[in-house]
Amino acid sequence: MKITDAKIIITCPGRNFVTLKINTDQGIFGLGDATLNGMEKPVASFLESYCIPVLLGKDPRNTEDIWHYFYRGVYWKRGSVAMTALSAIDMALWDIKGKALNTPLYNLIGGKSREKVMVYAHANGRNLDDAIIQAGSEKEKGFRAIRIQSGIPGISDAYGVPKEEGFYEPAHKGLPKEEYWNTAKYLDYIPRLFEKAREAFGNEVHLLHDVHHRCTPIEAARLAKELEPFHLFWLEDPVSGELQEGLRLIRKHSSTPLAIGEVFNSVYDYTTLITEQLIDYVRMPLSHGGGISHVKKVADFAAIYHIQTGFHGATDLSPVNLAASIHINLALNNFGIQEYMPHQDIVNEVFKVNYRFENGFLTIDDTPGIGVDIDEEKAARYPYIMASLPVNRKEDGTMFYW
Ligand code: CS2
Ligand code: MG
Repeated sequence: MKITDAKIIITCPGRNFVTLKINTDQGIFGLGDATLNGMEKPVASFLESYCIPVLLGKDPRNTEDIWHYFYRGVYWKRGSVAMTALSAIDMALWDIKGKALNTPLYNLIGGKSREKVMVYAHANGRNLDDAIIQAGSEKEKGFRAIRIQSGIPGISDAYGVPKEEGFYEPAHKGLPKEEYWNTAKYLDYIPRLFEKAREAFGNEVHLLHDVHHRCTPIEAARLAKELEPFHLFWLEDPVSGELQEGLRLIRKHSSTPLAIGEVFNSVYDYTTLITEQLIDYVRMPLSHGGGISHVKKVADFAAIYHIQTGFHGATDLSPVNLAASIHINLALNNFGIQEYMPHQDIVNEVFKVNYRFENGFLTIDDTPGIGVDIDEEKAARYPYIMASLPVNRKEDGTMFYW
């Protein structure tokens, strides 16, 4: 079997998605998600100018060797753009493998450890009371786990919290917007939010919260400690994970479970965090973390240290990524939870999906490979529109963390 050609499909049904389609001499094709929010064009250009020419003529069944070619073999390695491109390649190759063997992806990576995967919803409120209302409505939809975020009095733009009703979308059209942040106000507000949430829902639902890397280790330690009485399922990205040792400080002060890694793209981002058991959940997604070949290894490495998975699954990751994530979640023994924000209906005009949400869980059918298809004609009706994630400054203008 040989790779004969490959193309990149960029489409914007409500938001931008980049899909890699790899064709073979046996008429089988594979799809991979190459979407990197706000950086769609750099990934597409890297795929077009370097990866696709290199792939032509290779046997698509050699997923392990091709993965290492692009990770180990290249001189300039890693980085979000290159690793998103590699993720898309790897996903498309596993899709081809499944189709060629006429079996769904989960069968190729261990079979089913469960029939369905627990997911968590997003509740984003303009303020504390609104956040509780939003969380209540997610609970009504059947979710058993809910991530709660809230606008903060005195902070005009809390990341990802829309000012009006509508779809969650942290990226804004055009160039990056500059937002202002005040950690002290945030730290004072969030424990009250979770106190209210427990009052409203008792212990019936799992509660999660995302800090989006906005704290220093000692600030994060305070937050994790103050949230302890409310028994969070996890506290996500309490600090930027670049300094892995920083997590030691948080761990020393609190038993609140920690999740980290949606911006990671290598197992080497995790070595200290995993071997010292400084976190409880790995979040590096298939579509940014090197695809199925790499994330499966990271998950297996984590399993040895009693760490579970909770893969990133915001709406800027395409249905191809979500379906592939469900396959790996079904297979892994150390699956914990999957993030799930339903895509807008218009997205499902372009992508034909094979998964279904019911009562707090996602299931997937037995279509061979990953099982998602793309309607290229419909995709062409929604051309790319530039959008960027915001940057953050402190109130005095100092550039702040991501
Ligand atoms: C968030 C995301 O889902 C999450 O946990 O952190 O919304 C993230 O900010 C976006 O995916 C960025 O594109
Ligand atoms: Mg996050």
